[in-house]
Amino acid sequence: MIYTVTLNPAIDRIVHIPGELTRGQNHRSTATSFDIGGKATHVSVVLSSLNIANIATGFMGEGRKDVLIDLLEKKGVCHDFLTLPNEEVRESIVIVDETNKGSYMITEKGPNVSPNMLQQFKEKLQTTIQKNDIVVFAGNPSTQMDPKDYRELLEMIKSKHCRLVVDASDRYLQEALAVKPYLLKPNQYEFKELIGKPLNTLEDYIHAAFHFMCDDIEYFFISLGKEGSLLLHHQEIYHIIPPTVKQVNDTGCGDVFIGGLVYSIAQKFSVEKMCRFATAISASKATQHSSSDFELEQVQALMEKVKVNQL
Ligand code: TA6
Repeated sequence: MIYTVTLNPAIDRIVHIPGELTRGQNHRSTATSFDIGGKATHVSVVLSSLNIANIATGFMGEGRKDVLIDLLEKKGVCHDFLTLPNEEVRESIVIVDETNKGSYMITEKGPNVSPNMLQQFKEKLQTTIQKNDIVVFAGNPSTQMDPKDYRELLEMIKSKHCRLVVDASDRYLQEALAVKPYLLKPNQYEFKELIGKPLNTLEDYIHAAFHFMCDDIEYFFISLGKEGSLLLHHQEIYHIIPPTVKQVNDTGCGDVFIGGLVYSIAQKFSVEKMCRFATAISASKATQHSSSDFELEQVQALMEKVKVNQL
């Protein structure tokens, strides 16, 4: 079974405005829509859309949980979240203007998770997860969670001989790295922070990536936005270049990329096909107004246009 763990899910409020976002200007929105947010939930959307059994879990505030559950169920996602009493599901505001240069995102902090609720969740995972399951932790917990508690969750999953996939940032990325998950995917900013020094060119990223070449992490991806991504796998390094698409909303592309990787693992794709599929589905997401949609026919067509270069 595949489990996706979103410790701090969100409701994305996607606001489209005419022209370009400008300080001091009153932008009269042309359309507002809502979608799922919080990262690992996107992975469940991808897997459910492709008929791969999975369960979305994590924490969900009591307040507005019906809105988030409605969004999940509309996308065919099976869910089993722990409800946090007297807390509310947070909102992420995504502003999309007409420049096609990328979205603006403002995210709320999210609920407080008490030690008792955290222990309940840990026990829930402990009793549910079996050997060889794939468990995806994507998105940071709300800032009140101690990184050591986060690491304990990851270590417990790994101790059950599961394939642990992690997409995290800040202190949580550092804890995840120490656990050595099956797959890890920092983006360019998160990787730069991990390295602790400026990385300006693709060559800088490639050179820095070599320091992370280790057999303990089966797949170490570094997503680089329009520059594509780097993959470290079995002492090899690959540069994956995405096809050019008309960008509408780049929100969620990284999360759908993880969804494509997890699907590829479940389907036992070759490394090359895995890179092509995940990159193509992420590119397709960029052409959509929402945070988590993609078009499967477009994905198939885009796969051939992805370049996978072994360096
Ligand atoms: O990556 C996209 C996204 O999950 C959005 O859907 C939005 O909810 C935001 O990121 C949440 O980011 P955060 O890091 O706060 O979990």
